[in-house]
Amino acid sequence: MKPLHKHPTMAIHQEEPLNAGPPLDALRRAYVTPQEYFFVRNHGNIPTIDPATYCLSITGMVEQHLELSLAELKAMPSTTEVALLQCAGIRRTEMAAIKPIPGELLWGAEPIGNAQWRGVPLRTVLDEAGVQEGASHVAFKGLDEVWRYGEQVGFGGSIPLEKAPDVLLAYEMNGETLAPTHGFPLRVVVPGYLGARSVKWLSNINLQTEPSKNYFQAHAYKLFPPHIGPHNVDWNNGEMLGELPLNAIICQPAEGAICQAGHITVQGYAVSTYGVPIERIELSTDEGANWIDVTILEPSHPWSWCFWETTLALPVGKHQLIVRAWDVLQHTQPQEIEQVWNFKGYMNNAWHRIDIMVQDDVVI
Ligand SMILES: Nc1nc2c(c(=O)[nH]1)N[C@H]1C(S)=C(S)[C@@H](COP(=O)(O)O)O[C@H]1N2
Ligand SMILES: [Mo]
Repeated sequence: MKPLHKHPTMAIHQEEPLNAGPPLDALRRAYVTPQEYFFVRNHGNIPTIDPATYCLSITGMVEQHLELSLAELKAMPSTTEVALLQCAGIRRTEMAAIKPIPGELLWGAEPIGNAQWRGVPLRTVLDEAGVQEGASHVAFKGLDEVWRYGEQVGFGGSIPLEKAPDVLLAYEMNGETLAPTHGFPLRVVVPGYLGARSVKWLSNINLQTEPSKNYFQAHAYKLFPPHIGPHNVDWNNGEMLGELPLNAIICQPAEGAICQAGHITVQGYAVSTYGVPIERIELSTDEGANWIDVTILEPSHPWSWCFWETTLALPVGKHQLIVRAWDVLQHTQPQEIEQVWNFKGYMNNAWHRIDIMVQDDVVI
């Protein structure tokens, strides 16, 4: 499968199913990520769906089961929201460098993008169906085929009902019709949660008392402590992932870059947790002994990333740049990857470190 409408510089991590991500400098160029640079995370095929016959069903603990066509959904009042999507496997490569993480895609800091979504608030659809007393989880199911252990499990996941007011059923991305790769004709967007809950090619919404039993909720995307591995895992344990952790990333210069001595521009992004605003982002060039505040470029928005930058004057030689963010509740990030390592390689938010070389004779 060729990556449709994607920029040729996107790195293809896997062809089948298609998984691809942009270079970090391209990602850092635009606050709203163009579709051509938006990462792609698939577990199965990209289904071909006829918008004329497409139908979304709402089932389970509702007063009235609904079947909505795309035209009916588009006729409902719409809203627009800027929100980022981030894969839980972000920065797995750094984790795998400490201890192997077999069988998982080795993402850097690029499976993330910020987009403007337009669609129907989930609340509107739920109100129309009428949620019954006792329902506490909203489960989503996609139309793609995903096989695990010889079984067609499909892709699904759920959110607690309290999260529903933040959620959008999106049919537009950055003012364009949602591309097939990103879930045409309709996808869920759960702002502030790991990307896996933002189910693409949405076919069913089910109201229920328990979280989804789908493989990707009940089995994958669970967090285990560092001493648990494939040899001793009990899949009934582990924490189901939800909110994204506080994170800050250096996009520019790139890891291993050779920089011209003088003023070096350092740029990156940061992600907040629970929509709590980020208060400050700090950079260290001496293993965390001293920190300088970088400039945060835009006012805090609960569901988007923030861009930051600074300039450094560094002497010739090898340097390590380290970044970390603080939110207004004075939460910050763990120092070492060992503190967050888990055998599935999810949610790495340890201090981000970049090794660079500064020279005074760089030929550009
Ligand atoms: N139906 C379906 N929805 C899905 C997935 C999938 O494989 N199938 N992948 C999920 C994961 S893990 C992520 S991170 C996001 C990625 O969205 P994108 O490919 O539009 O960037 O979609 C989520 N929704
Ligand atoms: Mo993901």
